[in-house]
Amino acid sequence: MNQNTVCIVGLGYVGFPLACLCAKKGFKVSGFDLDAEKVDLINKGKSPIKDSYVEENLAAGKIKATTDAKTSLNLADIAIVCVPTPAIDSKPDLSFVKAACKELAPFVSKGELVIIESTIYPGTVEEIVLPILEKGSGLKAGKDFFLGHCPERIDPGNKKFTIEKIPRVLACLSAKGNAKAKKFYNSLIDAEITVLASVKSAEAVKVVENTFRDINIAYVNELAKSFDKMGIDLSEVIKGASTKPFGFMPFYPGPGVGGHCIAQDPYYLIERARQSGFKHSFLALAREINNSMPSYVVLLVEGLLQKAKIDLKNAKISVLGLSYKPEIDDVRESPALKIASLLKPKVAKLTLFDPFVLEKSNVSSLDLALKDCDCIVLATNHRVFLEKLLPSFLKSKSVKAVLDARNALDKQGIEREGILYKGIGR
Ligand code: SAJ
Repeated sequence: MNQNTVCIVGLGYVGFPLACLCAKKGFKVSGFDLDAEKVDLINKGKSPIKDSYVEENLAAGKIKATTDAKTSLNLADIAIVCVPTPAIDSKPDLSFVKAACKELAPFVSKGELVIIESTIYPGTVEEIVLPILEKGSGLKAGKDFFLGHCPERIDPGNKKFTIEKIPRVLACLSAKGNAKAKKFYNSLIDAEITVLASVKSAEAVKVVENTFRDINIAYVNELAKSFDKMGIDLSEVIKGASTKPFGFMPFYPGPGVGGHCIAQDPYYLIERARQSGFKHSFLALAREINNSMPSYVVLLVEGLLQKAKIDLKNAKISVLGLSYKPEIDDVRESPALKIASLLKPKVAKLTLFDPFVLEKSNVSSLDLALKDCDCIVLATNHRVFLEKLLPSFLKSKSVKAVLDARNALDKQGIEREGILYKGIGR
Protein backbone atom coordinates (compact mmCIF):
# COMPACT_ATOMS: atom_id res chain seq x y z
CA MET A 1 0.00 0.00 0.00
CA ASN A 2 2.77 2.39 0.96
CA GLN A 3 4.15 2.33 -2.58
CA ASN A 4 1.16 4.39 -3.56
CA THR A 5 1.36 8.08 -4.31
CA VAL A 6 -1.06 10.11 -2.24
CA CYS A 7 -2.19 13.54 -3.31
CA ILE A 8 -3.76 15.80 -0.70
CA VAL A 9 -5.98 18.48 -2.18
CA GLY A 10 -6.02 21.41 0.24
CA LEU A 11 -3.07 21.85 2.64
CA GLY A 12 -4.68 23.61 5.61
CA TYR A 13 -5.58 22.57 9.18
CA VAL A 14 -6.77 19.19 7.93
CA GLY A 15 -4.80 18.49 4.76
CA PHE A 16 -1.32 19.43 5.92
CA PRO A 17 -1.23 17.23 9.06
CA LEU A 18 -2.61 14.40 6.90
CA ALA A 19 0.13 14.97 4.30
CA CYS A 20 2.77 14.85 7.08
CA LEU A 21 1.31 11.60 8.40
CA CYS A 22 1.26 10.00 4.93
CA ALA A 23 4.91 11.00 4.40
CA LYS A 24 5.83 9.72 7.88
CA LYS A 25 4.22 6.38 6.99
CA GLY A 26 6.31 6.08 3.82
CA PHE A 27 3.90 7.18 1.11
CA LYS A 28 5.05 9.38 -1.76
CA VAL A 29 3.10 12.54 -1.05
CA SER A 30 2.16 15.42 -3.31
CA GLY A 31 0.06 18.31 -2.13
CA PHE A 32 -2.09 20.61 -4.21
CA ASP A 33 -3.16 24.02 -2.93
CA LEU A 34 -4.16 27.28 -4.59
CA ASP A 35 -2.17 29.33 -2.07
CA ALA A 36 1.35 29.81 -3.52
CA GLU A 37 2.67 31.18 -0.19
CA LYS A 38 1.54 28.05 1.64
CA VAL A 39 3.05 25.82 -1.09
CA ASP A 40 6.33 27.73 -0.89
CA LEU A 41 6.50 27.35 2.92
CA ILE A 42 5.85 23.59 2.70
CA ASN A 43 8.48 23.08 0.00
CA LYS A 44 10.92 24.84 2.32
CA GLY A 45 10.05 22.21 4.96
CA LYS A 46 8.04 24.67 7.04
CA SER A 47 4.50 24.32 8.41
CA PRO A 48 1.78 26.67 7.07
CA ILE A 49 -0.14 26.16 10.35
CA LYS A 50 0.94 26.73 13.94
CA ASP A 51 0.56 23.29 15.50
CA SER A 52 3.25 21.69 17.68
CA TYR A 53 2.37 18.15 16.52
CA VAL A 54 2.70 19.14 12.89
CA GLU A 55 5.91 21.06 13.49
CA GLU A 56 7.39 17.95 15.17
CA ASN A 57 6.22 15.66 12.33
CA LEU A 58 6.89 17.85 9.37
CA ALA A 59 8.54 15.10 7.35
CA ALA A 60 10.54 17.98 6.01
CA GLY A 61 11.10 17.86 2.30
CA LYS A 62 9.04 14.72 1.81
CA ILE A 63 5.92 16.58 0.69
CA LYS A 64 6.05 17.97 -2.82
CA ALA A 65 3.57 20.84 -2.73
CA THR A 66 2.41 22.66 -5.84
CA THR A 67 -0.24 25.04 -7.15
CA ASP A 68 -0.26 23.19 -10.45
CA ALA A 69 -2.95 20.50 -10.60
CA LYS A 70 -1.30 18.51 -13.38
CA THR A 71 2.01 17.87 -11.63
CA SER A 72 0.35 16.69 -8.44
CA LEU A 73 -3.03 15.20 -9.23
CA ASN A 74 -1.76 13.33 -12.27
CA LEU A 75 0.44 11.02 -10.22
CA ALA A 76 -2.03 10.11 -7.50
CA ASP A 77 -3.11 6.55 -6.76
CA ILE A 78 -5.03 8.01 -3.81
CA ALA A 79 -6.48 11.54 -3.77
CA ILE A 80 -7.84 13.03 -0.53
CA VAL A 81 -9.88 16.24 -0.68
CA CYS A 82 -9.43 18.40 2.45
CA VAL A 83 -10.73 21.79 1.36
CA PRO A 84 -12.79 24.18 3.53
CA THR A 85 -16.56 23.75 3.77
CA PRO A 86 -17.63 26.96 5.50
CA ALA A 87 -21.12 28.21 6.23
CA ILE A 88 -21.78 31.64 4.74
CA ASP A 89 -24.72 33.43 6.43
CA SER A 90 -25.71 30.09 7.96
CA LYS A 91 -25.80 28.37 4.57
CA PRO A 92 -23.40 25.55 3.54
CA ASP A 93 -20.81 26.59 0.96
CA LEU A 94 -19.62 23.62 -1.12
CA SER A 95 -17.90 25.81 -3.72
CA PHE A 96 -14.42 24.75 -2.56
CA VAL A 97 -15.33 21.06 -2.79
CA LYS A 98 -16.80 21.53 -6.27
CA ALA A 99 -13.74 23.50 -7.43
CA ALA A 100 -11.36 20.87 -6.02
CA CYS A 101 -13.24 18.07 -7.78
CA LYS A 102 -13.21 19.99 -11.07
CA GLU A 103 -9.41 20.32 -10.78
CA LEU A 104 -9.07 16.65 -9.87
CA ALA A 105 -11.48 15.11 -12.39
CA PRO A 106 -9.29 15.15 -15.56
CA PHE A 107 -6.52 13.34 -13.65
CA VAL A 108 -8.60 10.58 -12.03
CA SER A 109 -7.23 7.29 -13.31
CA LYS A 110 -8.47 3.69 -13.33
CA GLY A 111 -8.24 2.09 -9.90
CA GLU A 112 -7.68 5.42 -8.14
CA LEU A 113 -9.19 5.93 -4.69
CA VAL A 114 -10.79 9.36 -4.16
CA ILE A 115 -11.81 10.27 -0.61
CA ILE A 116 -13.56 13.45 0.51
CA GLU A 117 -12.47 14.32 4.09
CA SER A 118 -14.04 17.78 4.18
CA THR A 119 -17.20 18.04 6.28
CA ILE A 120 -20.18 17.72 3.92
CA TYR A 121 -23.86 16.99 4.25
CA PRO A 122 -25.42 13.59 3.43
CA GLY A 123 -25.80 13.21 -0.34
CA THR A 124 -22.88 15.45 -1.33
CA VAL A 125 -20.65 12.62 -2.63
CA GLU A 126 -23.31 10.96 -4.76
CA GLU A 127 -25.16 14.10 -5.95
CA ILE A 128 -22.35 16.67 -6.30
CA VAL A 129 -18.89 15.05 -6.28
CA LEU A 130 -19.64 11.95 -8.34
CA PRO A 131 -21.08 13.73 -11.42
CA ILE A 132 -18.12 16.15 -11.54
CA LEU A 133 -15.52 13.36 -11.32
CA GLU A 134 -17.29 11.08 -13.83
CA LYS A 135 -17.81 13.91 -16.31
CA GLY A 136 -14.21 15.11 -16.09
CA SER A 137 -12.62 11.66 -16.18
CA GLY A 138 -15.00 9.74 -18.44
CA LEU A 139 -14.73 6.94 -15.84
CA LYS A 140 -17.45 5.28 -13.73
CA ALA A 141 -17.34 5.83 -9.96
CA GLY A 142 -17.44 2.62 -7.92
CA LYS A 143 -16.37 0.62 -10.96
CA ASP A 144 -13.39 2.30 -12.72
CA PHE A 145 -12.32 4.39 -9.73
CA PHE A 146 -13.25 4.25 -6.06
CA LEU A 147 -15.06 7.11 -4.34
CA GLY A 148 -16.04 7.64 -0.71
CA HIS A 149 -16.09 9.81 2.39
CA CYS A 150 -13.98 9.69 5.55
CA PRO A 151 -14.89 12.73 7.68
CA GLU A 152 -11.90 14.57 9.13
CA ARG A 153 -11.67 14.49 12.92
CA ILE A 154 -8.62 16.60 13.57
CA ASP A 155 -8.61 18.49 16.86
CA PRO A 156 -6.25 21.46 16.57
CA GLY A 157 -3.85 21.74 19.50
CA ASN A 158 -4.88 18.41 21.08
CA LYS A 159 -1.63 16.74 22.09
CA LYS A 160 -3.35 13.57 23.35
CA PHE A 161 -5.48 12.83 20.31
CA THR A 162 -3.08 13.57 17.49
CA ILE A 163 -4.22 12.68 13.98
CA GLU A 164 -2.90 9.11 13.97
CA LYS A 165 -4.60 8.32 17.29
CA ILE A 166 -8.13 9.33 16.31
CA PRO A 167 -10.55 6.56 15.22
CA ARG A 168 -12.17 7.14 11.84
CA VAL A 169 -15.35 6.13 10.04
CA LEU A 170 -15.65 5.77 6.29
CA ALA A 171 -17.81 4.47 3.48
CA CYS A 172 -17.26 4.13 -0.28
CA LEU A 173 -19.70 3.46 -3.09
CA SER A 174 -18.49 -0.12 -3.54
CA ALA A 175 -17.16 -2.99 -1.44
CA LYS A 176 -13.85 -2.84 -3.30
CA GLY A 177 -13.63 0.85 -2.51
CA ASN A 178 -14.32 0.13 1.15
CA ALA A 179 -11.56 -2.47 1.24
CA LYS A 180 -9.03 -0.14 -0.41
CA ALA A 181 -9.97 2.81 1.79
CA LYS A 182 -9.90 0.74 4.99
CA LYS A 183 -6.45 -0.62 4.04
CA PHE A 184 -5.21 2.91 3.37
CA TYR A 185 -6.45 4.39 6.66
CA ASN A 186 -5.32 1.33 8.62
CA SER A 187 -1.83 1.99 7.27
CA LEU A 188 -2.00 5.55 8.64
CA ILE A 189 -4.07 5.47 11.80
CA ASP A 190 -3.28 3.54 15.01
CA ALA A 191 -6.95 3.49 15.98
CA GLU A 192 -10.18 1.77 14.90
CA ILE A 193 -11.31 2.31 11.30
CA THR A 194 -15.06 1.63 11.01
CA VAL A 195 -16.64 1.00 7.62
CA LEU A 196 -20.29 2.11 7.55
CA ALA A 197 -23.02 0.69 5.34
CA SER A 198 -23.52 3.78 3.19
CA VAL A 199 -21.74 6.96 2.15
CA LYS A 200 -24.69 8.99 3.42
CA SER A 201 -24.21 7.50 6.92
CA ALA A 202 -20.54 8.49 6.87
CA GLU A 203 -21.48 12.00 5.72
CA ALA A 204 -24.04 12.23 8.55
CA VAL A 205 -21.59 11.09 11.27
CA LYS A 206 -19.51 14.27 11.32
CA VAL A 207 -22.40 16.73 11.28
CA VAL A 208 -24.16 14.69 13.99
CA GLU A 209 -21.14 14.51 16.31
CA ASN A 210 -20.48 18.24 16.01
CA THR A 211 -24.14 19.21 16.28
CA PHE A 212 -24.23 17.13 19.46
CA ARG A 213 -21.58 19.46 20.88
CA ASP A 214 -23.31 22.61 19.68
CA ILE A 215 -26.68 21.79 21.32
CA ASN A 216 -25.01 20.84 24.60
CA ILE A 217 -23.02 24.05 24.68
CA ALA A 218 -26.23 25.97 23.91
CA TYR A 219 -27.88 24.15 26.80
CA VAL A 220 -25.33 25.39 29.36
CA ASN A 221 -25.22 28.83 27.78
CA GLU A 222 -28.98 29.17 28.25
CA LEU A 223 -28.65 27.82 31.79
CA ALA A 224 -26.03 30.53 32.43
CA LYS A 225 -28.51 33.24 31.49
CA SER A 226 -31.21 31.77 33.71
CA PHE A 227 -28.86 31.13 36.65
CA ASP A 228 -27.57 34.72 36.42
CA LYS A 229 -31.17 35.80 37.03
CA MET A 230 -31.57 33.33 39.89
CA GLY A 231 -28.18 34.14 41.44
CA ILE A 232 -27.03 30.50 41.28
CA ASP A 233 -23.40 29.68 40.44
CA LEU A 234 -23.73 27.40 37.39
CA SER A 235 -20.08 26.31 37.55
CA GLU A 236 -20.80 24.88 41.01
CA VAL A 237 -23.89 23.12 39.66
CA ILE A 238 -21.96 21.59 36.73
CA LYS A 239 -19.24 20.51 39.16
CA GLY A 240 -21.93 18.85 41.28
CA ALA A 241 -23.72 17.21 38.35
CA SER A 242 -20.37 15.89 37.07
CA THR A 243 -20.02 13.75 40.16
CA LYS A 244 -22.70 11.50 38.66
CA PRO A 245 -20.69 8.66 37.07
CA PHE A 246 -23.30 7.98 34.39
CA GLY A 247 -25.89 9.82 32.37
CA PHE A 248 -24.29 13.27 32.58
CA MET A 249 -21.61 14.91 30.42
CA PRO A 250 -20.24 18.34 31.47
CA PHE A 251 -20.20 21.26 29.07
CA TYR A 252 -19.26 24.79 30.06
CA PRO A 253 -20.88 28.17 29.40
CA GLY A 254 -18.74 30.69 27.59
CA PRO A 255 -18.67 33.74 25.31
CA GLY A 256 -20.04 31.75 22.36
CA VAL A 257 -18.96 28.98 19.99
CA GLY A 258 -16.03 29.57 17.66
CA GLY A 259 -14.03 27.48 15.27
CA HIS A 260 -14.66 26.08 11.82
CA CYS A 261 -16.34 22.92 13.09
CA ILE A 262 -18.94 23.34 15.82
CA ALA A 263 -20.03 26.83 14.76
CA GLN A 264 -20.57 25.76 11.16
CA ASP A 265 -21.28 22.05 10.82
CA PRO A 266 -24.84 22.25 12.26
CA TYR A 267 -25.85 24.41 9.28
CA TYR A 268 -24.94 21.52 6.95
CA LEU A 269 -27.36 19.22 8.72
CA ILE A 270 -30.07 21.90 9.06
CA GLU A 271 -29.86 22.76 5.36
CA ARG A 272 -29.85 19.19 4.05
CA ALA A 273 -32.85 18.33 6.22
CA ARG A 274 -34.62 21.49 4.99
CA GLN A 275 -34.01 20.42 1.37
CA SER A 276 -35.59 17.09 2.33
CA GLY A 277 -38.65 18.72 3.94
CA PHE A 278 -37.70 18.69 7.63
CA LYS A 279 -37.18 21.81 9.81
CA HIS A 280 -34.62 21.37 12.60
CA SER A 281 -36.06 24.05 14.90
CA PHE A 282 -34.14 22.70 17.94
CA LEU A 283 -30.77 22.73 16.16
CA ALA A 284 -31.48 26.20 14.75
CA LEU A 285 -32.42 27.49 18.22
CA ALA A 286 -29.17 26.12 19.66
CA ARG A 287 -27.25 28.05 16.99
CA GLU A 288 -29.19 31.21 17.93
CA ILE A 289 -28.41 30.76 21.64
CA ASN A 290 -24.69 30.26 21.00
CA ASN A 291 -24.59 33.19 18.57
CA SER A 292 -26.26 35.40 21.22
CA MET A 293 -23.45 34.91 23.76
CA PRO A 294 -21.08 37.69 22.57
CA SER A 295 -23.89 40.26 23.05
CA TYR A 296 -24.69 38.67 26.42
CA VAL A 297 -21.08 39.17 27.49
CA VAL A 298 -21.27 42.85 26.46
CA LEU A 299 -24.49 43.22 28.48
CA LEU A 300 -22.70 41.77 31.53
CA VAL A 301 -19.78 44.17 30.99
CA GLU A 302 -22.22 47.11 30.96
CA GLY A 303 -23.77 45.89 34.22
CA LEU A 304 -20.36 45.46 35.81
CA LEU A 305 -19.20 48.96 34.84
CA GLN A 306 -22.45 50.42 36.17
CA LYS A 307 -21.72 48.70 39.51
CA ALA A 308 -18.18 50.11 39.40
CA LYS A 309 -19.71 53.54 38.67
CA ILE A 310 -17.70 53.79 35.45
CA ASP A 311 -19.38 55.38 32.44
CA LEU A 312 -19.25 52.99 29.50
CA LYS A 313 -18.24 55.78 27.12
CA ASN A 314 -15.25 56.65 29.38
CA ALA A 315 -14.35 53.02 30.10
CA LYS A 316 -10.96 51.48 29.24
CA ILE A 317 -11.45 47.80 28.55
CA SER A 318 -8.97 45.02 27.72
CA VAL A 319 -10.16 41.88 25.93
CA LEU A 320 -7.75 39.08 26.82
CA GLY A 321 -7.75 36.18 24.36
CA LEU A 322 -8.77 36.36 20.69
CA SER A 323 -8.55 32.72 19.48
CA TYR A 324 -11.68 30.59 19.70
CA LYS A 325 -10.21 28.18 22.24
CA PRO A 326 -7.09 27.97 24.41
CA GLU A 327 -3.52 27.24 23.28
CA ILE A 328 -4.18 27.82 19.57
CA ASP A 329 -3.94 30.79 17.20
CA ASP A 330 -7.12 30.10 15.20
CA VAL A 331 -9.57 33.03 15.26
CA ARG A 332 -12.16 31.62 12.86
CA GLU A 333 -15.68 32.45 14.14
CA SER A 334 -14.01 33.52 17.40
CA PRO A 335 -16.54 34.99 19.89
CA ALA A 336 -13.73 37.20 21.29
CA LEU A 337 -13.56 39.12 18.01
CA LYS A 338 -17.35 39.55 18.06
CA ILE A 339 -17.20 40.89 21.63
CA ALA A 340 -14.42 43.30 20.62
CA SER A 341 -16.39 44.63 17.64
CA LEU A 342 -19.49 45.13 19.82
CA LEU A 343 -17.51 46.94 22.54
CA LYS A 344 -15.38 49.15 20.28
CA PRO A 345 -17.97 51.86 19.46
CA LYS A 346 -19.22 51.94 23.05
CA VAL A 347 -16.03 52.51 25.09
CA ALA A 348 -13.25 55.11 25.37
CA LYS A 349 -10.38 52.67 24.90
CA LEU A 350 -10.37 49.01 23.77
CA THR A 351 -7.19 46.99 24.15
CA LEU A 352 -6.85 43.54 22.57
CA PHE A 353 -4.20 41.03 23.60
CA ASP A 354 -3.63 37.37 22.77
CA PRO A 355 -0.08 35.93 22.89
CA PHE A 356 -1.13 33.39 20.25
CA VAL A 357 -2.63 36.05 17.97
CA LEU A 358 -0.24 39.00 18.15
CA GLU A 359 -1.17 40.12 14.66
CA LYS A 360 -4.67 41.01 15.88
CA SER A 361 -3.53 42.32 19.28
CA ASN A 362 -2.99 46.07 19.67
CA VAL A 363 -0.47 45.66 22.50
CA SER A 364 2.43 43.26 22.74
CA SER A 365 2.22 42.08 26.35
CA LEU A 366 -0.18 41.34 29.19
CA ASP A 367 1.42 44.10 31.25
CA LEU A 368 0.64 46.62 28.54
CA ALA A 369 -2.87 45.21 28.18
CA LEU A 370 -3.53 45.86 31.87
CA LYS A 371 -1.90 49.31 31.93
CA ASP A 372 -4.54 51.96 32.68
CA CYS A 373 -7.39 49.46 32.29
CA ASP A 374 -10.70 49.64 34.17
CA CYS A 375 -12.10 46.24 33.21
CA ILE A 376 -10.73 43.07 31.67
CA VAL A 377 -12.80 40.61 29.64
CA LEU A 378 -11.25 37.14 29.73
CA ALA A 379 -12.48 35.74 26.40
CA THR A 380 -10.03 32.82 25.91
CA ASN A 381 -8.70 30.79 28.83
CA HIS A 382 -5.10 30.39 27.65
CA ARG A 383 -3.02 28.73 30.38
CA VAL A 384 -0.71 31.75 30.56
CA PHE A 385 -3.68 33.98 31.51
CA LEU A 386 -4.83 31.60 34.25
CA GLU A 387 -1.30 31.57 35.66
CA LYS A 388 -0.83 35.35 35.51
CA LEU A 389 -4.26 36.82 36.26
CA LEU A 390 -4.08 36.20 40.00
CA PRO A 391 -6.06 38.49 42.33
CA SER A 392 -2.90 40.18 43.70
CA PHE A 393 -1.62 40.83 40.16
CA LEU A 394 -4.95 42.34 39.10
CA LYS A 395 -4.93 44.49 42.26
CA SER A 396 -1.40 45.65 41.51
CA LYS A 397 -2.60 46.79 38.08
CA SER A 398 -5.53 48.68 39.66
CA VAL A 399 -8.05 46.72 37.60
CA LYS A 400 -11.51 47.63 38.90
CA ALA A 401 -13.64 44.90 37.31
CA VAL A 402 -13.24 41.44 35.78
CA LEU A 403 -15.68 39.88 33.27
CA ASP A 404 -14.59 36.24 33.26
CA ALA A 405 -16.29 34.86 30.13
CA ARG A 406 -14.67 31.46 30.74
CA ASN A 407 -15.42 31.16 34.49
CA ALA A 408 -11.72 30.37 34.76
CA LEU A 409 -10.45 32.88 37.35
CA ASP A 410 -10.45 32.95 41.16
CA LYS A 411 -13.79 34.68 41.82
CA GLN A 412 -13.53 34.70 45.62
CA GLY A 413 -9.89 35.85 45.59
CA ILE A 414 -10.64 38.66 43.13
CA GLU A 415 -13.61 39.85 45.17
CA ARG A 416 -11.46 39.72 48.36
CA GLU A 417 -9.14 42.23 46.66
CA GLY A 418 -12.14 44.56 46.30
CA ILE A 419 -12.33 44.02 42.55
CA LEU A 420 -15.77 43.49 40.99
CA TYR A 421 -16.19 40.06 39.39
CA LYS A 422 -18.80 38.61 37.01
CA GLY A 423 -18.65 35.24 35.27
CA ILE A 424 -21.09 33.60 32.85
CA GLY A 425 -23.75 32.07 35.05
CA ARG A 426 -21.39 32.75 37.95
N1 SAJ B 1 -17.03 25.50 23.91
C1 SAJ B 1 -17.82 25.99 24.96
N2 SAJ B 1 -18.20 25.14 25.95
C2 SAJ B 1 -17.84 23.81 25.93
C3 SAJ B 1 -17.05 23.34 24.85
C4 SAJ B 1 -16.66 24.19 23.86
O1 SAJ B 1 -18.16 27.17 25.00
O2 SAJ B 1 -18.20 23.10 26.87
C5 SAJ B 1 -16.62 26.40 22.83
C6 SAJ B 1 -15.13 26.52 22.69
O3 SAJ B 1 -14.63 27.56 23.51
C7 SAJ B 1 -14.97 26.86 21.21
C8 SAJ B 1 -16.13 26.12 20.56
O4 SAJ B 1 -17.08 25.87 21.60
O5 SAJ B 1 -15.12 28.23 20.98
C9 SAJ B 1 -15.73 24.82 19.91
O6 SAJ B 1 -14.99 24.12 20.88
P1 SAJ B 1 -14.52 22.60 20.67
O7 SAJ B 1 -13.91 22.15 21.95
O8 SAJ B 1 -15.61 21.81 20.11
O9 SAJ B 1 -13.30 22.75 19.66
P2 SAJ B 1 -13.24 22.60 18.09
O10 SAJ B 1 -14.12 23.54 17.38
O11 SAJ B 1 -11.79 22.63 17.75
O12 SAJ B 1 -13.85 21.18 17.84
C10 SAJ B 1 -13.04 20.12 17.50
C11 SAJ B 1 -14.00 19.22 16.78
N3 SAJ B 1 -13.25 18.29 15.98
C12 SAJ B 1 -13.68 18.04 14.72
O13 SAJ B 1 -14.65 18.55 14.25
C13 SAJ B 1 -12.86 17.10 13.96
C14 SAJ B 1 -14.90 18.52 17.76
O14 SAJ B 1 -15.56 17.43 17.10
C15 SAJ B 1 -14.15 17.97 18.93
O15 SAJ B 1 -15.06 17.36 19.83
C16 SAJ B 1 -13.44 19.13 19.62
O16 SAJ B 1 -12.46 19.60 18.68
C17 SAJ B 1 -12.76 18.69 20.90
O17 SAJ B 1 -13.30 17.75 21.55
O18 SAJ B 1 -11.79 19.32 21.26
